[in-house]
Amino acid sequence: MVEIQASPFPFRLDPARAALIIIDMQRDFVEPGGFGETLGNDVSGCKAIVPVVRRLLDACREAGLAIVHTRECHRPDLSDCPPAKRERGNPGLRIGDLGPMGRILIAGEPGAAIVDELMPLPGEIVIDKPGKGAFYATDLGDQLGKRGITQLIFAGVTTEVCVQTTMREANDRGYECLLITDATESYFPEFKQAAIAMIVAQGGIVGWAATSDDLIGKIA
Ligand code: C5J
Repeated sequence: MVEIQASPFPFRLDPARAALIIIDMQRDFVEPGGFGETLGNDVSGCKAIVPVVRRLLDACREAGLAIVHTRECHRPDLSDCPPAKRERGNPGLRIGDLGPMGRILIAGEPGAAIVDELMPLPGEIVIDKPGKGAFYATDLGDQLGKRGITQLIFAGVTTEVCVQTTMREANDRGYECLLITDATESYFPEFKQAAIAMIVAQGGIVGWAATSDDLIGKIA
């Protein structure tokens, strides 16, 4: 057991029962021409955390933690994409439309791929998810259960959408959740800060928050 300095109080990490879960570090969210940008966002802030996430990933791999990567994407026939999701708003391109990185948010297209720097290694868990939460309509719970995982360390994008949704799903399922604050980002800096505040409020009602240095220093 390792004690990590965290908010609202120290997080007791059991590396044998913990997984790093990296949410949606896909080209569609962090590179120009993808889903994030087509919704009107500046994606540069999300791209900027790639080196921090890579350092965290290297440290967790070295410490022998289980690693989970998620990708928000849909089947080519869009059968798992609710019309309410595809038709929402007035984006430049909709899910399934052809963009500069292939069809937007479609499994197997270049835009849906995880960025090169964070590419999954053989044996790591990769979850394709049609929703914002990684437990919805996936086998993530079974994969974690098989490995005896009870603690999840969160990184990825965006803080208040897919990261927070998955953290809340995990919290309700009994996992202890630690968010790494410099390894997550939002298109809206104020939403990132608000999401972190919501997670740790009320005695850690959703989970804990710590920096990558806080964690890496203890598991190295
Ligand atoms: C969004 C995500 N923001 N990965 N997806 O639509 O947070």
